[in-house]
Amino acid sequence: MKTNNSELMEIGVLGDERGNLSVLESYINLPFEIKRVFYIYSTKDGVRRGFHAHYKTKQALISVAGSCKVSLDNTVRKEDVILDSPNKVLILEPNDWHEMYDFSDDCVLLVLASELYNSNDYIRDYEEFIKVYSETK
Ligand code: T46
Repeated sequence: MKTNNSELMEIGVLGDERGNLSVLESYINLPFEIKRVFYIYSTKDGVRRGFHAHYKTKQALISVAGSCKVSLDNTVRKEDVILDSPNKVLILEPNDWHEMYDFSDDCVLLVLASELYNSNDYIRDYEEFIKVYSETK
């Protein structure tokens, strides 16, 4: 399923009598090299996070426990995606303004990123985001 420039993928589940295992490998089923991993958890009720796009960073979001929603906007289309399974992987391109919300109490949102952390890679001003990415369409 295609969303904006982002992509919601369903990856394979390797299951046996012991349970399940899913795999992401750079340039095999993940379109970038992983340079950074972080995870968001114990999110308080009603919290909305994100509110930014990036200049360079690509990311993969996986709700490895619980669920959350992600609101996407690439200046042309807006869409909301539900992450409610460890085998659903949302690929975010740099030009996807994103906001995460409706976190379940048990949600652990795993994020794989193509770049090391750099606060200058964030576009946190929506008007600036529109300016930067409308010009490149
Ligand atoms: C994103 C979404 C999905 C660091 O010091 N290093 C890091 O690698 C990260 C990700 C964050 N931080 C610091 C910066 C802030 O002081 O941790 C604090 C919380 O980060 P932020 O407010 O940016 O968190 P979110 O949930 O709004 O956004 C995060 C990522 O920053 C962002 O790249 O796309 O998750």
